[in-house]
Amino acid sequence: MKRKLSSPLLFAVLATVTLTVVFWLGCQSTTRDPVSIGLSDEAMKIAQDRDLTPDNINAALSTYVPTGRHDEYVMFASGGHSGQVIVIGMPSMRILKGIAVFTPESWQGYGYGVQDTALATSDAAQINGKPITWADTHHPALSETNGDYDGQFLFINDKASGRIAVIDLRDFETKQIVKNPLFLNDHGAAMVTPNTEYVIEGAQYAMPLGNKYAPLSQYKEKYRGLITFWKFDRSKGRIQKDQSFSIELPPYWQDLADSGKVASDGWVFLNSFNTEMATGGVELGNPPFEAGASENDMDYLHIINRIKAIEVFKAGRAKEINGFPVISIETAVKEGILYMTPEPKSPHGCDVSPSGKYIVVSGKLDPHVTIYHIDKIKKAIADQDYEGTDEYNIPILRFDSVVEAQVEVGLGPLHSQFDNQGYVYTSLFLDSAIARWTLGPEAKYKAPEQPWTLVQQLPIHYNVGHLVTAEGDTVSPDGKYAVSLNKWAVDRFLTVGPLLPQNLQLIDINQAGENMKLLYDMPLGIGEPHYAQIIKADKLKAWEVYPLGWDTLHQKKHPKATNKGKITVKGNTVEVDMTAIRSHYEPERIEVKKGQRIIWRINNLERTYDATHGFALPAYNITSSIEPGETVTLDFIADQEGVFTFYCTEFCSALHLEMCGYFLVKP
Ligand code: K7E
Ligand code: CUA
Repeated sequence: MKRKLSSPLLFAVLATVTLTVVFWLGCQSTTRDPVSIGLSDEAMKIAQDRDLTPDNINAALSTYVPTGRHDEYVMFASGGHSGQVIVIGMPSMRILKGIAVFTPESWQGYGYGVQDTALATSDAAQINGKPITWADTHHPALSETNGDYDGQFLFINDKASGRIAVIDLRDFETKQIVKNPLFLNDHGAAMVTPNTEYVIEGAQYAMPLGNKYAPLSQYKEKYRGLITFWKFDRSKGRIQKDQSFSIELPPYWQDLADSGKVASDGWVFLNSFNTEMATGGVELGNPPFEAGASENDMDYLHIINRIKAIEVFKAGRAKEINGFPVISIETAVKEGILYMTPEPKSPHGCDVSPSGKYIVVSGKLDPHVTIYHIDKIKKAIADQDYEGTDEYNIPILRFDSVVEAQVEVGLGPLHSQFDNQGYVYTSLFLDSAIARWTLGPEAKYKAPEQPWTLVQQLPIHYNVGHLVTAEGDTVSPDGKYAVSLNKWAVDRFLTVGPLLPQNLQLIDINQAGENMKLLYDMPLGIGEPHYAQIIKADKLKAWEVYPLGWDTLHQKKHPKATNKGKITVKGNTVEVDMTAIRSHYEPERIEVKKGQRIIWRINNLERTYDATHGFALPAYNITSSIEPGETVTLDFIADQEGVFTFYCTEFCSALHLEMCGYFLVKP
């Protein structure tokens, strides 16, 4: 509800605001004359004309970033079924970039003829020989050093096709896409180990391993779940497929995963639903999946000993499926790699606290979050404190032995995040709210007799999926901001047709107690972000320009880079070495014969910040972005005769329109 401002109240608010701003500006600079800011009268009129409440004004002042100044944080949000990553500055909530990952993107020249891209070079861009040009990105993961974001790499999964991408944060470009050889979907991915030795990928909907066929009547015998440990080589900036392996899991539908850290380093937690092993068939009179997969009061949290799994893999004790090493359930049980414990009910989020001691699980159909303690888990394993085994002989740790606490937070709890005050934030899908509660003995503010307490429920708009806090997945979260990644926007923005944007709501979590405040609504109309991670902006050390003659895919000097334009004909191949600098290409005339192969390299010789050139070749479906210093390669057959004009697509100078040339293909 909006309160209309009475004039004295408005005056008081603006006076406070003015004084604060004047004081702040005074601290920033001695050259600015506070009187000349002229905030009070004019600002008061704006506030009245725009019908703003004191809270509105505070929120506006908390998020406004003046021109030329930079945001304090950067959020990397998954782009859902756009298949991309969206980069957002905070607190302004301005979109800084979309990173092309799995889907072609013409502005970045990604997927339109340029050879030096992850999409063009990866066999994971095809499945069974068919090009896959989209993805469903869910969980971005920043690389970590000792459990803290280091700003070097970003990983993201494709839920649809079971793929993982590697993005280099020196240039915010995708460098590698790997495809899981055993599985055609995933979900609990991408999650990194505290030093990014491994990128973890958990499965989702069970299927026969290796993309084989088996009827649903053989579900329990032939269908399986999976977790994959992709080895990451930081110096190469690549996942090393030949050092990676999987563990076979039961055909429960594995969901969110998280890597242990500090106290729980070496362990991985992965929850699951559909431990009922329902196989659907509503059309046959069976319960639909939504009912069949929700019958049990408890599902299973998977507890995986990563260190032992690596030992077993390195000892060559994994079997091979599709040429990829898989530790069988039997071996995993025998070697003490795999345990389970009950978790209520149809869980979704699985989040390890900054100290690594607590594992927070939320059941979509249970109003509580359940908190497990790693020491209790370790003790139960050592004591073989099992309540039995599941159908696959996996030991089940007794629930009461491993649970530390349960907190009633509200309806439809999904995901949890942490801050620097010992609060936990849990998204409530059904209540459309963010719950703030205290993390037991780690909370700074608590009633001593109630270490695990719900503190506040902040309404959001509407139906939040994930939420994210600043550096919230690290060993030292920053607090300060949270973002509620809401699935529904409904009436929050102008209606733009029946397909509405998502609503990302920025929340101030700086103050203790019941003081979370909504600051800003950001519509995002380019795909559905599921998860996001927020890093302090000064940890990112992105390049301003590339070193001259740069192969950006391999991040090294391009062997054929040149600063001299030339055309070389070798048999039926025409090699074009072209330079681009404001405001011309050289050469400008390319004459070839129909049917010739054209290898066309374009070298951007600029050394100036932001001096990007484009290259468009219509009818050949080619477009490229050549950033300062970059050398790109096009490789195609001149299979259409005629006269084609190529031109620069970036408005690079006053004579940008003259930056063009003729590509003549003789019959
Ligand atoms: Cu949408 Cu993490 Cu894929 Cu929950 S997930 S919302
Ligand atoms: Cu180069 Cu426009």
